[in-house]
Amino acid sequence: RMTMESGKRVYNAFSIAPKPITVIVEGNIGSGKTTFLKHFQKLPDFAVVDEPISKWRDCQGHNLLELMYKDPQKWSLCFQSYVQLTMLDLHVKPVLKPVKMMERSIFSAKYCFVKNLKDQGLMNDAEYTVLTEWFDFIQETIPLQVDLIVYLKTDPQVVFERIAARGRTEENSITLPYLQSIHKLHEDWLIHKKFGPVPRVVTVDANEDLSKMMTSYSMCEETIIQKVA
Ligand code: DCP
Repeated sequence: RMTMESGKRVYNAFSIAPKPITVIVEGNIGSGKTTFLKHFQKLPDFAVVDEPISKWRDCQGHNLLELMYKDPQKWSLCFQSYVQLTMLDLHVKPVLKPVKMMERSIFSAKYCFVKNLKDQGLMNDAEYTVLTEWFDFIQETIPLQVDLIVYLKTDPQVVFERIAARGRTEENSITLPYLQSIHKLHEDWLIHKKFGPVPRVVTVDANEDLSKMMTSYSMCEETIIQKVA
């Protein structure tokens, strides 16, 4: 049984070293995942792995996120296959603390974003099949431990306004219907469990502004610590 002491031990999903408790943070675009994780970064027993978006914006000089938004039909497969790779990299990354926290996962990529692209006719069946074969192969061969999912639940209208306010240039083509679709897929996956069994989910109301959300963050901290202890 793992203790909550942080030390020099490496927690690695692959080896005989102790496995970390892995928590993934999910929620619509602009739901506040990065801010949520910043809160945990300060705590001694939590290792927060880097968010991958900087890689998506600079893959050896290519801004794949921008290409995908500019021409999804052409670039979605390329972008999502890089997302799958960078997320896998984070899933297997060893950490030095007993609790590992990640922003997003290979699962939200598959069940929310890739599914949406397929449903909207922006990714054709052959492309979808290749990504799915990779996904299934990964699932069968690599232990991707997830112990808890924190779901930052928001109204699409709220995140639509937040995204407009933060003004990330690649995202200026995002529409409300797009966010409604991504929201529905998060609900199908995490609440209605339409895509199969999911690990334990803690749902946090993430519509409130930041200052008010700190109480929920602390509640989550307790839930996570209880789960680990
Ligand atoms: N994205 C995508 N496909 C994925 C994952 C993400 O198209 N499989 C896109 C949606 C966003 C950008 O990448 O334009 C980053 O989305 P995230 O929700 O991962 O990150 P945010 O920074 O928006 O999260 P938050 O505001 O909650 O911190």
